[in-house]
Amino acid sequence: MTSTPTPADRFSFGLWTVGWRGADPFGDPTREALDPVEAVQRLAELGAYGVSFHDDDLIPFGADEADRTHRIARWRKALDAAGLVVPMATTNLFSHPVFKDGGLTSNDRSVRRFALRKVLRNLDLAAELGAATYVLWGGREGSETDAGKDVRAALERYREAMNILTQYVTDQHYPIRFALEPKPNEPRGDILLPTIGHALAFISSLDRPELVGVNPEVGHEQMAGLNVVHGVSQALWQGKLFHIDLNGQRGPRFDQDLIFGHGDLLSAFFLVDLLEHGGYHGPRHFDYKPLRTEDRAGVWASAAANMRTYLLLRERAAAFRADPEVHRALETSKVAQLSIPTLRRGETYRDLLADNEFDPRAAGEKGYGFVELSQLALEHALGAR
Ligand code: DIG
Ligand code: MN
Ligand code: MN
Repeated sequence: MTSTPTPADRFSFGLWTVGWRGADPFGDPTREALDPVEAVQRLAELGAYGVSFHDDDLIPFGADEADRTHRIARWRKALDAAGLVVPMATTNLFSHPVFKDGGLTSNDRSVRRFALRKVLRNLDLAAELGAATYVLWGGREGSETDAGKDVRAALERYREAMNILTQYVTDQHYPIRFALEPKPNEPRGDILLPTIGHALAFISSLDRPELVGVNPEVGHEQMAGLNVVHGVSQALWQGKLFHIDLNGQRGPRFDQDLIFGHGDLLSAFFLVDLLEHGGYHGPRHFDYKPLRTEDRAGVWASAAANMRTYLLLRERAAAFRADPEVHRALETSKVAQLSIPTLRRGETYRDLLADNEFDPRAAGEKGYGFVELSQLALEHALGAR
């Protein structure tokens, strides 16, 4: 029987997910606005452990100080009453028209300065609420025409902004790390830092790279036609998986933000296997959209579906790893051998060059048995074993 979610599972949701009203480029909202207090109460009832937010999800853009203070106090009270934490915060640098050419990399310097102030201000709130991770998704950082954006200059401004932000949290002694969230396109024609690889390379250019990692979103890598398990594996290998956005996507098309597992289910199975055994201890954060077709009951069903799917896949990944037949198939496929250094301890490339025992024809004739191993994984993912 699949366990029901509890805070120990560390499931968290963005306020903007269950709060999505269903507006899309071709249709009006289908749902009323959701009170952030109700979101906290309902998500806690469903077994979530945390909630994340953009500044504007909680405090309407341009709200005065009194309104801001009231809304924050009211939400904090609800969080405390529900026993939910705030593992992550982020800034909305994409909705207001002022950001139509981006925030941190807008061609307009005054907009860049405004965007930085907006992030700095929300960092104070993030620290106040105990968030350990601050995400930057550069949804508007990009272009529709290569004539309109000097990407080298844009990356220089991105670097300048990140260096200021990491300086700020250091000076303020905030225990906050930053996580860049890649996405290849939408809403901009092309977005800067489009994949995990681009983000990892960019991070290496920063003054304080140790304070900056990535927040991969499943569907964003898949929009680029990439294998998200490979990308997350590299982020883990480089010690840069600071957070993760779980959802579903059905291949390279518009950003579907489906419920986790409702896109490429087999990839979701392997991703859960990696997260559960690969040394990631952060929140299992869902960044998805409840289908526009749903009413409020459907929204809560979608939130529960994310967590239930993750738990089902976690159980099946554990069964896969415990199956003796899988052990034998992994042995045949030499998967564990990849963790053995290619040269023996103390062996030099000269020793290597002197080694001529290898028979390429014989090696080329041997099968790796990946078919059997892959079928075993599929059967475990389907709960058929
Ligand atoms: C969308 O994938 C983005 C924004 O919702 C948010 O800034 C970020 C945080 O997870 N994901
Ligand atoms: Mn998305
Ligand atoms: Mn996201």
